Amino acid sequence: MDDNCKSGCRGALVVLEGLDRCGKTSQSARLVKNLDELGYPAELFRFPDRNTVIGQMISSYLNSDSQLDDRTIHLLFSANRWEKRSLMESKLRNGITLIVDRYAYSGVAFSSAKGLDIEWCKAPDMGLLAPDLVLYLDISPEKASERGGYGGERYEQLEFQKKVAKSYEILRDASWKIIDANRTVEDVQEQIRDIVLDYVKTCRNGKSLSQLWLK
Ligand code: DGP
Repeated sequence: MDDNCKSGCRGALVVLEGLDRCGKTSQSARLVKNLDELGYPAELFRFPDRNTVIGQMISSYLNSDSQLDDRTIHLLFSANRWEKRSLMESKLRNGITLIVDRYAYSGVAFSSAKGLDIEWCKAPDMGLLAPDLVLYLDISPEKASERGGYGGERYEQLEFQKKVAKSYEILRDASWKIIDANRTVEDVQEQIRDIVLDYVKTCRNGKSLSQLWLK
């Protein structure tokens, strides 16, 4: 709870998206730390959240310990986001900025890269909280594949990631900012922090929450 957050004030919902190994996870953690240090309470959320029962099913699928139909796993990923929705809303209303490592855009990008219809993919996530800002960490699939640890999980294959990159392009909207993820960790961190601060301030001034992909 942020005691300085008076009526109408809320935290910002900031999502980081990108291909596997684009650097989202370390940038998300750095961003939370930076915001806290600047006096803006912030917390990290990560999807899939592997700590829930649904998240454990997803984790087992990603590690190839279980096989699931493409639509079934798509719906599980979405359910994993829905199970956190009300918690996220109450934190935002308490003035806490949420830094979210992957969200519904990953859901659509990864499943539509398998050939599922994009509108079908969007449907289960309609009505989730809409992010105030989406930071897309842009890196070529080839460059990402050269980074350490690549190939450990089901989707970390170059040809598949090329399709994911194309799907992400289709999803871009006005809430997106494209960040060059080829630069140093510190440069990316600095750029992201400055962009996010503007949004945090706007949300503290009472920007209303809206729903994803609904008019
Ligand atoms: P991560 O923990 O960020 O490395 O994500 C694990 C993998 O799961 C990664 O390859 C991206 C993929 N992924 C994340 N969210 C979704 C989703 O909602 N749907 C699908 N199909 N894949 C997802």
